[in-house]
Amino acid sequence: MDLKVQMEQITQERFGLLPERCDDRQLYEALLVLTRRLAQERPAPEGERKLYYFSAEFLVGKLLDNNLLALGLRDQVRELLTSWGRDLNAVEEQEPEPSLGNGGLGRLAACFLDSIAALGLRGDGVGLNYHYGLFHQKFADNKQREVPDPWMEPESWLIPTGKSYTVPFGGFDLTAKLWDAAVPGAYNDKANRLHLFDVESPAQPPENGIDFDKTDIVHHLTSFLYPDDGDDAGRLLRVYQQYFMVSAGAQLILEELEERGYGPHQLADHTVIQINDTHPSMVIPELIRLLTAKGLTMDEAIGQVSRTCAYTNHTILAEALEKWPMHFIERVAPQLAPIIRELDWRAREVCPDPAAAILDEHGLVHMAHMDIHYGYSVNGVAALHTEILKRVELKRFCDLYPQKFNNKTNGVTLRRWLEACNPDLTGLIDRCIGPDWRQDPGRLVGLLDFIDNDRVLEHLLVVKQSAKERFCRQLRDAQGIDLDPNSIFDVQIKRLHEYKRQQMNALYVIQKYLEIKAGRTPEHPVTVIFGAKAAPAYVMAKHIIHLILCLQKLIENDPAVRPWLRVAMVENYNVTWAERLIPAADISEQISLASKEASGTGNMKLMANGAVTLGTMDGANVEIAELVGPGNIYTFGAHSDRVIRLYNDKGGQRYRSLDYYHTPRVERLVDFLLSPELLETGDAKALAALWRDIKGKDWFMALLDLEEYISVKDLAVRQYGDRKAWARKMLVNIAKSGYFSSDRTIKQYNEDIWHL
Ligand code: 26V
Repeated sequence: MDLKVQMEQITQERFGLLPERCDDRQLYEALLVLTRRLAQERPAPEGERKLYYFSAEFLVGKLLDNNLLALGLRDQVRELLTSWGRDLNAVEEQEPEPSLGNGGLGRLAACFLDSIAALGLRGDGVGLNYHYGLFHQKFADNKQREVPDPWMEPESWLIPTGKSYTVPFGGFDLTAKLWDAAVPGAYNDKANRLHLFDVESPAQPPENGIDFDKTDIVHHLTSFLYPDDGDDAGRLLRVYQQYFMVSAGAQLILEELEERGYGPHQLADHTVIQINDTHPSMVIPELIRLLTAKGLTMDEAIGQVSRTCAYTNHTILAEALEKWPMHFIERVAPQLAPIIRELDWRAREVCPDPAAAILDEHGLVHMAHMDIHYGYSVNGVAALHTEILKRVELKRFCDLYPQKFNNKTNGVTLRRWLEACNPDLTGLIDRCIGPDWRQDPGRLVGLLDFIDNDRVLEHLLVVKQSAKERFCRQLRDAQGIDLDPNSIFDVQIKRLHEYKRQQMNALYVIQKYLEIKAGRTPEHPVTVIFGAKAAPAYVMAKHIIHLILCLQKLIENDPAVRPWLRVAMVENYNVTWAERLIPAADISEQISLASKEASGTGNMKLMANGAVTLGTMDGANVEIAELVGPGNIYTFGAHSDRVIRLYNDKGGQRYRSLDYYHTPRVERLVDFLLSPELLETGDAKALAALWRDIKGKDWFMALLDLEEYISVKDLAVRQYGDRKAWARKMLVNIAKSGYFSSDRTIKQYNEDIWHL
């Protein structure tokens, strides 16, 4: 049926109005209903094997635009709305952003679902439906405050399936209700599913911030993603969440296996489970439990599961590698405890090294060790990351199972991160090389033919300028901050973590501030833009946000500095803000301490939108540098091998921040944290704690790379002035970004791991 007629039917039925008389809210709801129906009607891709991508997070972002694109209806709908005198962008503003993820890991899962569907592969996501999300970030008194993010509305992308599963917790059962969202594939007429489990009677949002009764599992299990794990109740709640997700997910898998006409002995032939980090790792013992209940012997069950599960590691940070006390598991899911003990005994037979054990001498269950022993594939997410896993962090496992280890460099869906978020740039690319790069992103290299084409280079600058102006309007509307679109937009957007070194960027701001106060202005005005949420219990990260907001305020109030240097921190940075900001970025800050950022994916999105990377040789930055060549990226900082040595005590080489603090320039910058100017708006205790930490500890070595960072960033600011040379760098970055399409990544997962 004609799109127009369908829209008229929906708006008449729901609101008793014709579309042209509806407000944006009503039009949004009508489009949601229509798009949801069209996506839902699509059949699943065919295939003898089916993938289940298990993840605690799916940071999908708003879905209307994306789904219209995948359904091939975007242009038609836009025209239809125009014929009614309406604007699709304004309608899309009405959509709330699902708050189902935290950062890179969750956004990667969303990009992967998009690519799996676009490639016509049969694969569903499995996760949880968090009612109040991570949290909504507010700024008050130059500090982060967390409030619930109740993003769900009566009409949403989620459809009740009517299916539910009983999850047997120690002492009580809980029903897991299944909600589905369709994931339509671009370039085909199929759709996969995102399966999200939920409790039957979710709690109301807490009234004061994000504090709630963490022992009320029955009502609060799906309230928040990553509830504060500062106490045992919080840690236990996370284990409850994880078991809820994997037990219901495993039951769904076995039910579908039977529906597809296969028996439990055939699980591994027809099923792949990708375990996204260790949050879903309990799926291994849970599936073993369910298979033995269906009559398989322990040997058979372990054999099936070990040929079904594959594990992706996303971090080498020790504090993020999950280890749960066995007594937690005994309380949450006592039926898993004997299975995990059995898995531990068997693993010790293969490898007696206690450092490779699943259950250690302190009674902790090492989730990653279980994945590696009982999964058939272990992958890192960028070439350097996988090398570090193989040579250092997981060396003993790699010696044991060399054939399991493989690399899958991350990617991002260019449908969302170029086509949808940057139509002007997409139009320019299409005019240069035609539309075929969409299905074969490697073809973006064709843009290199235009490297000496002045009209294309000029157009590229115009597109960037208009994206900057658009972002300025959006930020003014949201936060009342008025930025200068003619300044350099220097952008650092990612979770707040000390290893990502937002504090080093703040020290650069201090350096510039002091220079400008001393009468030395930069060659070009610079606006340093941050977007970041800090984990609610991560004190140092919150201090860093406080420092950034104080610097923002200090400079706002200083008419001598303002024309040359600005700081802006975006409140509640999320996917929607990323889509606004990434097209507007000139410089992409990727300045983690080498070896610590597994991959990064913002680096790829920014590159594809013509930002030039300023980064360390860490994560996927290494691959970006190789692709674009030294003239098109600014790199600096200690090599990962050196950093790894600095963490070891061998030969007295251990990093000592004081050695770097006691140099004339660095000391002045760090001590500025205690300056009267900053204390005017700042919290003396917080700033002093941050000062003490950087000076005396600096665990992620910001001071090690600071001087080189400042001089390389100054070089970038100088070279920005040569507009044509800069436009060439932009063009090379866009042209080489095709490698970082998640379509490429997913093809590699399928060829090497999934075999769908
Ligand atoms: C760790 C923690 C620690 C305590 C607070 C809550 C929390 C939540 C998640 C995690 C796991 C962190 C793993 C992670 O997000 N890794 C990121 O994965 C991206 C996709 O592969 C990658 O691009 C980033 O470099 C990597 O940091």
